[in-house]
Amino acid sequence: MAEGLTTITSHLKSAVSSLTDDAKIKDLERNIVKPTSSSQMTTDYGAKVSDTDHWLSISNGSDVGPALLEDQIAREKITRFDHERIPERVVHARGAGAHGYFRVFDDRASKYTFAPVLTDASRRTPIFIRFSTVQGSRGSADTVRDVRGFAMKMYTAEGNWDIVSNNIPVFFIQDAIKFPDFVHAVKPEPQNEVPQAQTAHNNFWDFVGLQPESAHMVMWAMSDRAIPRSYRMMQGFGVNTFTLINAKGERHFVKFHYIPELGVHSLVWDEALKLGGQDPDFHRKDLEEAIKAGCPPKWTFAIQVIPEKDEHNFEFDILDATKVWPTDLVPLEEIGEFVLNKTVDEYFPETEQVAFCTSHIVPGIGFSDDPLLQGRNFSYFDTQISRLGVNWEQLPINRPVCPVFNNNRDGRMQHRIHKSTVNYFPNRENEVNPVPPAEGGFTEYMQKVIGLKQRVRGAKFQEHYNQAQMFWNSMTPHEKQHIINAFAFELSHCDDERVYKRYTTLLNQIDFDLATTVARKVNGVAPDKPVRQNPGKKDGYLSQLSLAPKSPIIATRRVAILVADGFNEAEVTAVRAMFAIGKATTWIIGPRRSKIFSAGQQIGTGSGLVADHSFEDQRSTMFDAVYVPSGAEHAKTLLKTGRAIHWVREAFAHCKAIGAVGEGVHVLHKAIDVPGVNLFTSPDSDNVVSSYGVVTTGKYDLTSAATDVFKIAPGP
Ligand code: HDE
Repeated sequence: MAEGLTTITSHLKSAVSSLTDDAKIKDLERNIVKPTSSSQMTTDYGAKVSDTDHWLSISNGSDVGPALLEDQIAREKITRFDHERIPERVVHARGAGAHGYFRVFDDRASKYTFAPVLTDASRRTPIFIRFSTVQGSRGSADTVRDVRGFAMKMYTAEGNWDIVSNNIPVFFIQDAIKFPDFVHAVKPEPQNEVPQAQTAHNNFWDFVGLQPESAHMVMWAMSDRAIPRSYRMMQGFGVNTFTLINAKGERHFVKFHYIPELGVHSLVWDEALKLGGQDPDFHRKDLEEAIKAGCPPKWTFAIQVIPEKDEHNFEFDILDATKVWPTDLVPLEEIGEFVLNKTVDEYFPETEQVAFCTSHIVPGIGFSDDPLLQGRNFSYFDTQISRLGVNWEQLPINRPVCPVFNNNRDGRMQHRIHKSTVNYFPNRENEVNPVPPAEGGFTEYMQKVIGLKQRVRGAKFQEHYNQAQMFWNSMTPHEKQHIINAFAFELSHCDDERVYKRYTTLLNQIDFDLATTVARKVNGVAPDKPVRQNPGKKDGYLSQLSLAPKSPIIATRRVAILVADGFNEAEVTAVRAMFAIGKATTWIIGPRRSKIFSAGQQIGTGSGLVADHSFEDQRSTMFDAVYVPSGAEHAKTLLKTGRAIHWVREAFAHCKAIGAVGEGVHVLHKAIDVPGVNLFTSPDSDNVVSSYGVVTTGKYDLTSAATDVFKIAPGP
């Protein structure tokens, strides 16, 4: 085998010379329809139409008479409308997608794999990524507490490679056969279809309480990872264990990781709840806004690799998807990066019709015996058939950018017209021949397997709490507090005491303090002593704070500038310019969405700025930072405006960065009153940066502004 494989790399490299990072965008252009003002309206079959507003009917001109079924134009319009919906995804129904490219830094991964996509630094492979929530239906809110999908399709020159990933590195179950049970339990309850997109209900906590293999994943789901600030600020994980095969025919086990350039950031729970109503499309809009503003999100692509011979050298089973590979045992190797730089042109044909399959791998990459992965490899292809039909891989967004030839034929919605007299192999024309492995044909790794056919799980799959505990130990105090609060919120929504009592009992397997605190909050079972030791094992990589960028980045952060008539316009202009340097966006928020007049101008005629939004139509939840400029009259008005005061107070409660200058500082004083804490000094003092993320200054000073802007960069 090894001998054959050594020649593959050169074959594969020569196959790719024409593939560019925009190859998929160019491929999609074949299907793009761009109407103009001279486009004429037709039926679907191309006949021009003169009226699509009146159903053909019998009428004497003044009275309405019977409508005629013979109206083929009306019938076509209505029939097409009647069939616009397709089944939504059984999970991950709500999502948002974008195009981009992937590249590796060099060929350092060639010691593990011969796959050119992971080793050839001269390539830029086009990609499409769809982010999603798991539980909610297609119209549900973005900011719910949930795992996020992070599904990536790489259109490689050797075929599509789909890594169907999540933003959490482990999963709720170990064996795919449990997936229908798990999904039934997490989705709305069967009797009344309540609640939507929430785990806060009896059935979810009932299931995970009886299924202790979920314990580790539940800890992650109760952490801040489950309420991301943005899809752009999430880490991604392939979760399952895959394999890499190198040119010598050696196999390594691998896990995939994606680390966002912007760091990992989350909402606070109160903010997430409010955004669910105030802006249910918050994440979808955020992705689009950043890409359109020229700030393409970027991730480092890293791998963790274990040589085949070391498979059994760990206290956990490396094929168990409820376990991470601690980074002190298996370090991360950064090998590449990917960027999302183009939004979709139309949601349905791209984001809705895109279809991922874990079984789509390319030569040089393989599966493992991970029982979750094996089941997934069956499920994804199957589900696309009910959602999109058997020819789903021919849909524009799904079709590969490399040639596709085989003898699969027909089926509903066949788009390809095969010009040939033979559709089988072997054939007299010698058409469409299998490719030997040495020339790039996929070949399975020769794995020796001996065993008895039986329904069991491996011995190491029986341990469920060590890593849940390691995750808990690795959290900072505020992350721990958020986890406690999340458990309390969720379990308080369960009204069956068997459910919340059992779960609080289970928590004692993870940590005594966690169990006691949560039990007290929800009337659960508070343990009197720990049932297991907690030796304090940690992995620093698990806290999202460990992923903060080396220096603060404010790019794409949304800064609200609160103004009323009489604000200091020169100062606002200068501050906006400073934020623009850091690529943050600024938004003027005033008492009305029309011109707000600046200090020294006559109200109604002077200069000023047209507010982007009013205090009522957008809320502080939609912004990362709030700034109140100077201006005596403007400050007086804001002080009297309850909604403006609420804006600042709420932003402070959500740990946002807040700044004020001169008279603007009075507004902060009124809005934020934490007894015993000196947040900032008087309005005419020098620059003050408090540890609470509040910056105030008596007088705006352009030279120090740039520094301050970065000092108030929102924290994780
Ligand atoms: Fe999925 N999953 N899943 N899943 N999954 C689907 O496929 C399934 C699992 C993930 O944006 C479905 O096309 C089984 C783990 C994402 O289109 C379905 C098991 C991970 C997406 C399916 C799992 C994921 C899906 C539904 C074994 C993280 C959205 C629609 C327990 C690595 C993809 C579809 C998109 C979607 C099955 C577990 C991630 C039914 C059987 C683990 C990101 O096929």
